[in-house]
Amino acid sequence: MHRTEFPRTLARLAALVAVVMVVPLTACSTTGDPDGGSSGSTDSGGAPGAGSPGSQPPGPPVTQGPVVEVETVADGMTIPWDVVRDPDGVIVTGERGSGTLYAIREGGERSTVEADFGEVYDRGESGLMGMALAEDFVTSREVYTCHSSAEAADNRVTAWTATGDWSALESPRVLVDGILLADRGLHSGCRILVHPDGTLYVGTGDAFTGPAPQDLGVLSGKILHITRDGEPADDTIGDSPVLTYGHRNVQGLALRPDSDQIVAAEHGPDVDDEVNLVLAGSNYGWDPNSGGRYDQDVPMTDTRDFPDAVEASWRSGDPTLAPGGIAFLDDPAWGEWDGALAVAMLKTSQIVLMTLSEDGTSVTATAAILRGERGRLRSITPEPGGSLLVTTSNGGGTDKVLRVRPAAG
Ligand SMILES: [Ca+2]
Repeated sequence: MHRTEFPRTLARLAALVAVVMVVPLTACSTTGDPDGGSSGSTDSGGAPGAGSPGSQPPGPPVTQGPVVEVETVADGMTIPWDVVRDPDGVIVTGERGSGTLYAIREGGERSTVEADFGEVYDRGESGLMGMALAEDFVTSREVYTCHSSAEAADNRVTAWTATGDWSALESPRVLVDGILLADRGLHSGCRILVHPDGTLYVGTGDAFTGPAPQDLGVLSGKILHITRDGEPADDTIGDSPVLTYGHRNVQGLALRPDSDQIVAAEHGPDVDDEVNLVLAGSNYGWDPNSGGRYDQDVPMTDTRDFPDAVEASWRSGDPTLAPGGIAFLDDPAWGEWDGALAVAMLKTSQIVLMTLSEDGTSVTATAAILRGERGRLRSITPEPGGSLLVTTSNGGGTDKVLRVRPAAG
């Protein structure tokens, strides 16, 4: 297989035409890893988006989103990766590097949740990451985590039973193991979405491994779909848990309300972060394999080599914004943005709201909230009443769980 600059140039051109929002940056990643090998780094140098107009890439100006109110739910943490809220209002989050889980009660009282992860591998983009509650958590108290195991040298999804007082996660049951873990911990994915039918979707990364995304025999560079017992769901490819393939590093998964549309967000290399509609059995067109070597200078969706690859519903163009978690806004208080997809951005320190077309294959409007106000943002979890729990990802004990809601009136 040979590649030329021609399709790449075309892809860049198409991206420029397709881009619906342009966000100026104070800094651009040149490593190809927007999440970086040093995710504890902070966004310094002022608010992203404060660049002079002359420095902005071509395209329509960014739209300011709705006015929001922000409340600090918890602070003093280091990269709390994911966050969940149980039906009693207890908020649980876990630090990626230390693997420490916290339960936070109304009023801010915080306690640790014991869980035996063994040794958590915490280099680069690895450690304790995704977390989700079972659909029937009220009765089962089942919790799911995705973390990097140092002993097994893999990323894995585990089911646990939370004690009634959230003092511990007990009885671990490994649902999926053997998801590739790169030596430097790069591209670990590890996002979990629990569907109302009780099954789990798991977004994985390509582990910086060339052949992985197009190799149906490995679980990396994929979206997996499994039952709560870890068996392949009924819409996967063959007898594997692989639902979709050809992904680079899936960081966000969400179910669109009042629909059966699953949406995913993933990191591009130096261009083209993507939001994708998840269609069972499909290829999403990422193939960094160059004779076994990892070559990132290829399109995020290579429709030349893979004519059936699913085109992104949205892509960042150049540069990347670095998406983390995603969630749909689902409350009339969000006004015209009710129903929009909210995408947490790491490198560009904002939440981008995107209105999807009815079929989910394109984005018709975008706007940004929290731009440059809180640094890198990692995960978004909706709460009853329309508010969002948002984790920051700045490192050094400075991180918070925030509650973001549309401003009254
Ligand atoms: Ca793609």
